[in-house]
Amino acid sequence: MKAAKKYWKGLVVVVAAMAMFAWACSSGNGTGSVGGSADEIIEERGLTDEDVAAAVSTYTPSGVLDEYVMFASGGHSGQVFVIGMPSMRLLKTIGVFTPEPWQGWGYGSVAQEEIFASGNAGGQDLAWADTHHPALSETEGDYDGEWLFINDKANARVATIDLRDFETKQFVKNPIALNDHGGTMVTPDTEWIIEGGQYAAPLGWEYAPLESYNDEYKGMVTLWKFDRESGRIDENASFALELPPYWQDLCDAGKLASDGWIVCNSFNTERATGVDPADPENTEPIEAGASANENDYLHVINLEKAAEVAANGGTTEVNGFPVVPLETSIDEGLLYFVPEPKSPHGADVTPDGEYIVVAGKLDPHVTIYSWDKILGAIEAGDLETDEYGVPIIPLDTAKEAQVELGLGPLHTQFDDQGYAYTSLFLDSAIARWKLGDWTLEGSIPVQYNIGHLAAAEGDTVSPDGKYVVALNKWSIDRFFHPGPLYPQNFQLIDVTNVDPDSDTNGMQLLYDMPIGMGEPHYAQIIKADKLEPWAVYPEVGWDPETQSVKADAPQAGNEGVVRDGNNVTVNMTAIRSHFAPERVEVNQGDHVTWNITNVDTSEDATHGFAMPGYNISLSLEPGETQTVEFDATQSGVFTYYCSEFCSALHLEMAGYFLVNSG
Ligand code: RUQ
Ligand code: CUA
Repeated sequence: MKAAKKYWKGLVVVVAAMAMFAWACSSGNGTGSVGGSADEIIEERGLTDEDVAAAVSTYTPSGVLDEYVMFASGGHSGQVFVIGMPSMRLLKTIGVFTPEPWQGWGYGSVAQEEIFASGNAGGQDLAWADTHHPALSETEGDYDGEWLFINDKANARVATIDLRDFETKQFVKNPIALNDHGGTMVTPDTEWIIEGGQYAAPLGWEYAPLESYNDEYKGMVTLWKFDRESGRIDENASFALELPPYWQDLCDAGKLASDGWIVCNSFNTERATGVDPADPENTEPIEAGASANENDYLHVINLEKAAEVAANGGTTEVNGFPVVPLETSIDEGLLYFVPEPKSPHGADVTPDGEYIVVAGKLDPHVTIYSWDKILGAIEAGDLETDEYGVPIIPLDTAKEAQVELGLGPLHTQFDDQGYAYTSLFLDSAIARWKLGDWTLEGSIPVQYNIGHLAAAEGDTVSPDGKYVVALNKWSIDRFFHPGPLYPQNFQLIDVTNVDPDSDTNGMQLLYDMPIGMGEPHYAQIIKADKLEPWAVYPEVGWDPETQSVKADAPQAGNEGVVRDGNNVTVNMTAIRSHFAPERVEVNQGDHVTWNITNVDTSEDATHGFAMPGYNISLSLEPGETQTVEFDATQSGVFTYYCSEFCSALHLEMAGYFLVNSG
């Protein structure tokens, strides 16, 4: 890790120098009046030919729709960002693990409260998440535009989002682990959603002292079974594999040639656990301890066989969840290791499923493993094992090639011309290299310190090419900085052209998009015409939780208030521009069930329902019904109102909720 730190410091100096240079060059440009002919504007703003080409490549005239849609993790926001490409316009933030007031996500809806409750852990109401890897559902290895999954690294949760209404439908909390990382990735027909672990700990959140790390701490990978019919992860058909206490990292599902298998890279096979204050000899921080060895282990897992073993009872229970013990995995031939050089990151299966690309954060190469060779080695047997008894396939046996790309390689995606693209964190660049030839073709600088990259459908069996987005962690001199917390930077790159004579091999930077809402980790980019979201809900009284009409949803004509003892039920409709009823009176202490349907059926005619003092905010999209329940603990006069500017008389869309203290 020392080497990395040095580079890092050097980089900061270089970056600072570049910043000053950029500032000196750009002062005087980019301001002043514009207007007049295109030529005059170009002249006035001092734009180069490249600038102009970039501008016209992304400029999307009013009313023209984007060709691609990017789903980016929202990082700390716990949400998902939906971004149109190439315009890079933010279209929506999908409320996932964090309440989202505009969508009324988590502000009173009974159905949503149940979803939030299902994601709680340790007796805590979890109100944030660290979303990392969105995964679009696939059919035969290609995005089908139906579902989206995303993991919460902080709390080991996975969410299911329905792309008919772009709303979250489900959380599953991992019963055996508190945090995760290698999720979510889907198998080619979305039968399984992968959630790999990260920091080893005793399974089931038990206590064990760090002295017993080697025996009692475990790694894990969880396989969630997705049921397309119900649109939910079936927790009862899911299972996990116990793994050695190495820090499993990024996973990927095999496809075509490697269908039925999954791979996960790992680090800290050294099992460093940090500086021990009680032991003056142990002064090694985790970053150094975990980077000591030349190799860690790529985990190669026979998912098809593991699912059989789990289905046939080859599991033990941890916290009520079936886990295949490590010995079983070894006996049944479910798990193999292959060494991977120097603090690896990323494990990306090529579009044909023939190869696995693993980057070494502290190695300038990517290592390409041949699926054929791995299977051959498994077939041949006679393998040495690690200290837990897991068979190790020698690196040289499994290796197809290594390509030297630059410093700090992380993640790899693919295009339609046989190129692979790898992010280089320390070099702040994206390298383009040729599959099969295993040759570096060129690199394009990015600003700065890229983590993931996303290519259009770039992790499927048929990548589109055209665009790659760099998900940069640092933005230093790229934007006005709003205080010391800087935005992240998404950079859109055109990868259509191949030009060996150009500095960047023909790749061109088109656009910088600041993201000031969390650290997006990964994104997936789908052709927009594969998505078929509803414009309005199919019928009035639609319950987004069940995606069907709710039998007792209020409808025009049956509105009213019903009292049964201390229970008051309000049946309300919303239509431009009034609520019915407009007066509701209850007694302090009554339990109130408030059903409300937006009976408007025109596109975009959303009403909001805001109830001050009771923390209630709903978004009622055309046709939608919702139910809130609360105790009228606070007496007074509460004016509920519509919080979406829905018509000229939107301000008049209000009513009185009177809580009588008697
Ligand atoms: S990781 S920057 Cu959370 Cu996906 Cu590699
Ligand atoms: Cu409905 Cu404003």
